[in-house]
Amino acid sequence: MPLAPRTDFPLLSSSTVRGHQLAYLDSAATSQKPQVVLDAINDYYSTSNANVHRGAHFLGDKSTQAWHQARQTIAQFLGATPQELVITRNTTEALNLAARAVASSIQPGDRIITTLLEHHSNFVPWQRLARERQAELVVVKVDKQGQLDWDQLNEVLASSTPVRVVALSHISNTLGSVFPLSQVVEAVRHHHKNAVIVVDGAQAAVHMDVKFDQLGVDAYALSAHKMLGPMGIGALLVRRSLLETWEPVLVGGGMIDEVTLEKTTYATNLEERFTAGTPDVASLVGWAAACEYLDQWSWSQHLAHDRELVDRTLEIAKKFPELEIIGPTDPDLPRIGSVAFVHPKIHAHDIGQVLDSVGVAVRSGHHCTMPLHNEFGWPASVRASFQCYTDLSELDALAEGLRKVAAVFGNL
Ligand code: ALA
Repeated sequence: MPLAPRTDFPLLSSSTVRGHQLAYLDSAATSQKPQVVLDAINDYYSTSNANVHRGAHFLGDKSTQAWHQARQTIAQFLGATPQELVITRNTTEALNLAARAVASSIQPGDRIITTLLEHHSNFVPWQRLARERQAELVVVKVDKQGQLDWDQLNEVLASSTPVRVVALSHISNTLGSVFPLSQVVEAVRHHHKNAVIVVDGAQAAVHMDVKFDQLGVDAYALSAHKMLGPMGIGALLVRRSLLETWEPVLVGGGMIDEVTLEKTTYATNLEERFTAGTPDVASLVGWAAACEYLDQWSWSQHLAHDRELVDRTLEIAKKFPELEIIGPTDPDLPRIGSVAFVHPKIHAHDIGQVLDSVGVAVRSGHHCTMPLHNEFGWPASVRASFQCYTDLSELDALAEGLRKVAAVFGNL
């Protein structure tokens, strides 16, 4: 049984693919949307659409209220305050914003630490920043189960070279492994109290209880579309006392205090200061509806459902001896949201195509983690990923699809 009723999701309850019931196992790329989210967006445009903070009229007020209410709901869901919620288009933009915001604090020779398994969105901005500021980018290794090389990390942290940024994922989008954030925070703070710890939470925020105020990190990036909300909106949560020191990256309308021909002063209210231009109110309202929808179930229910899906998928994959499962297989190691595998002879795209022919949607490729794939010599991998609406019957379809791959290409 899925946790969330399939009938809440119009696309899932009605879709067939090439004559097969859709098995949607690509939720780590983007999640499907429940009707309540679609309704919230439609309702906003049907009843409340007007620009925010700009018109002294009824609809302007209504829209502004909807904006603030949605900010409140999302911030609360994530254990943050609305002042700490900087709205972006997605996780990538949020991480680019973080890199731009800390740029001026990086001196030549300083260190920026990241890890081998990062999504490109949490790697390329730091790589570019390191090059621009003549800083050193240190990439901490992980093993095939996605476990950090603590010897390397401790050695780098213990050196006297200043570490300005530590950027890492909460859950790996490729391996499904989970970094122990509290341990990392403790180790970093022990040696470099003022290092800015930035977390890519794109895969985590929908699967586990992310409470920003309890994580001890400085910034946390995420996207609405991975958590049943609309595409095109996301956020960077930033610890308030840090955000107060940041220069806005985007400047223009809506975020100023006063503009004269000579100079501009910015709004001191953080919610305004970091919202330049007309915001995407409808998407924010949709995202808030998604948070409320997810909140129907406890996080232990979300995690237990996910664990069942992960375990079943691991069982299925193990039946095909030539498939190499990547990411945690040790039952003591957490794995959340996905299972990925590679085959020594059959390309991931070929496997994906055969699965698609029977209605099974998975992601095949490098999943925007080329350094990780290169390190272990994986040309590409196949990833099945899950959500609260994923049903065990979709995993039966995956098993059936893999049998077809075996029949097409010879033994798997
Ligand atoms: N970051 C998304 C994924 O892992 C797109 O598929």
